[in-house]
Amino acid sequence: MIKAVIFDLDGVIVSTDELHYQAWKKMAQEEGIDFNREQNERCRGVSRMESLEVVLEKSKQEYTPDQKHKLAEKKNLLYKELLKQLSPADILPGAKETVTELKKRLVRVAIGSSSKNARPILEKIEMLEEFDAIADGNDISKGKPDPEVFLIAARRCNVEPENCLVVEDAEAGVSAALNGNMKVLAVGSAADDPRANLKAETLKQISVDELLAL
Ligand code: B16
Ligand code: MG
Repeated sequence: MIKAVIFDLDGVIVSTDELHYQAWKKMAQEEGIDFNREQNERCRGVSRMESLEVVLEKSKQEYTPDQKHKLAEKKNLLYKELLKQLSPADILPGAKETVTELKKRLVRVAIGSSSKNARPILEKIEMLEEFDAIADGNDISKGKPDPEVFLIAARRCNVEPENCLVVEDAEAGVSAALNGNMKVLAVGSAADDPRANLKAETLKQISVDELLAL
């Protein structure tokens, strides 16, 4: 029985991948490194430092850990600047309605995101107050596909992992949910993942009844 639904943030509640792309692209350009959309796609759901490794794979230069942290910081400043333009209009189809309907049915709702910017993003789209629990990149030592972020969200909801459903748009996130012994609805870029219990292009295409029947 599903007692909590844990939503990934980027790609599920709101789409920030274009903003990540623009920020990484600018940082890469300043370093003289090529960065393309296929690489950006591989950054979906993975941590900032792991994403940086994807960006640096075409670099001829070797970077020290300290230089890498500085580059990640530079990208984050560019990204935060771009986040200023986010508004409730950027909420993905069906996301808000699904959260509202789940709450009406007394199902717990949480965020399980790799992003360290999850709270400011939720604030910008005016959804910060909607969730019973938030677990994000600031809470974890192991990124997806490790289930840590979802297990923390489940614990904060007081619900056992087997009674949780995760909604994810990234392959690493689907793995994380399954590794945590949770059910998973795959949406967006992950919508054809054969491992998911349910699949849909967006949350608009799926009813809360279908979610709770899992
Ligand atoms: P930040 P999610 C992830 O969010 C993004 O999909 C991924 O592209 C990003 O690298 C990661 O957050 C870290 O984000 O730099 O803001 O800490 O999909 O797990 O909600
Ligand atoms: Mg995501």
